[in-house]
Amino acid sequence: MRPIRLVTAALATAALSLPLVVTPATAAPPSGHQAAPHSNAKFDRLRSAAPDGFHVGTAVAGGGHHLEQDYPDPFTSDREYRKLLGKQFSSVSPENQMKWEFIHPEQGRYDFGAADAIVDFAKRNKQVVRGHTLLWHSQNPEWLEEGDFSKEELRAILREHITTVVGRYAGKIQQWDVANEIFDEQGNLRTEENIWIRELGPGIVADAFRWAHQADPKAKLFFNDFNVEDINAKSDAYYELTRELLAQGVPVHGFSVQSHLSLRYGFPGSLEENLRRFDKLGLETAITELDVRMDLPANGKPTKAQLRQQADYYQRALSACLAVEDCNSFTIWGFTDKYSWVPVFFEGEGSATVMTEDFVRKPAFHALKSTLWDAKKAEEKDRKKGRKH
Ligand code: 9MR
Repeated sequence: MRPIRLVTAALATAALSLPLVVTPATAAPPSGHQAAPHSNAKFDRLRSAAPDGFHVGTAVAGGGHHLEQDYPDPFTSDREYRKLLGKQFSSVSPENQMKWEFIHPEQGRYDFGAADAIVDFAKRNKQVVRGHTLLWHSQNPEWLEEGDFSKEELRAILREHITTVVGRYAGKIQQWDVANEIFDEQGNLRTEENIWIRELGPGIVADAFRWAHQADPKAKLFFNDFNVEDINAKSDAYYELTRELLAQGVPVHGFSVQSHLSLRYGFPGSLEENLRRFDKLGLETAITELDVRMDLPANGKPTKAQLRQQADYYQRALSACLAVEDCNSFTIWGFTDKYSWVPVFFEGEGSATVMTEDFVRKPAFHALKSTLWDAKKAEEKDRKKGRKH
C-alpha cells in the first residue's frame, strides 16, 4: 500500500486557492483520440510525431516520494519503464535527482550518481535534459535549512552549489529551472519559506541566474512554477519580475508553467495568451510538469468520461504550447500511473498520467500523439509552400 501523505504546504495552498467550482470541460475532445494515426513503429512514438525542434519530455521517476514506496528505484530497475522512457521521449527531467537534498546531502559532499546516470541515458538516447532545480524553498537538506550560517556563508554556499552542479553538466543540459516557485498565490515573494530570499533578499534570484549562466553559457535559464498557467496575480508577478531582470541584463531566458492540473477545476483558459505574453518579452516558454489528476470512483478506476476529459486537458495544454513560437519544450510529470506522485499526495485522486500502471495507453496518450502529428504535418506543408514559419 502506498502511504498517503498530506499535500505539501505549497501545493495545499495552490489547491485551496483554485476555484472550488468545477467548470465543465469543453465540448467534444479533438478527433483522433482513440486511434493511432500511424501504425508505423516510428510514428508510434511521441518523440517522432513531434515537429522538428519540439521536445516532448517526461520526469524520470526516482527519489522523493518513490523512496517511501514498496518498489525499487524505477529508473534503474524497471526495464519496461526504461524502454518506454528512451523510446517515447526526446527530453527528460530528473524528478528529484538534481534537487539539493538529493545531489548535495551533506555540506561539502555531493552525490552525483543518479543525476549522472540520467544524463548518460539521455545522451545514449539522443535526448535533451531539463535540470531541476537550483533555488527553491523545498527539498533542501537539513544541514542547509537548520545550519547556522552567516549571510556571507549562505551566499557562498549557493554560489558554490550552482557553479558545481551547473558546471558539471555544462553543455549537457538544455534548460535549467534556476528559480522554482519563488512566488505565492498572491504574487508575493516567498520571503519566509525560501531560505535564500529570506536571508539574502530578493537580489539573490538575479545572482542565481548570473552564476548559472557563468557555469554554462549555453543552457537556457528558466523561472518555473505551478498555478501560473493562467494570467493571474502569480503569473503577473513573474511577468513584472522578468521584465525588470531583462532590463537589467540578467540572463533569464525562459518562463515555464508546471501545469499540475485537475479535473476538479476548469482548464486554464488563458494558457496560450499567458505563454504568448512571455514570448513577446523575448523569453522561451515551456510546459514542464503536466499531469491531470481526478477524483477516482470507489472502484479506483476512472470512467470513460473522465478519461476523455483528461485527454482534452492534455491536448489543450499541448496545443497552447505548439501555438506559441518559442514554446518548444513540453514535459509531462511521469508517463505512467505506476510512479505518479499524485495518489501519494492527494487522497482519493489519481490516474493523472497518460498510461495506466501496466503501461496501457490512455486516450490522453493518443491525444498527444495525434496533436503532435497534426502539428508536424502542418509545418511540413508550410515549409513546402516555402512560407516563413
Ligand atoms: O514528483 C516529486 C515527488 O517525487 C516529490 O516527493 C515531491 C516533493 O515535493 O516533489 C515532486 O515534484 C514537484 C516538483 O519538483 C516541483 N513542482 C511540483 C512537483 C510535484 O509536487
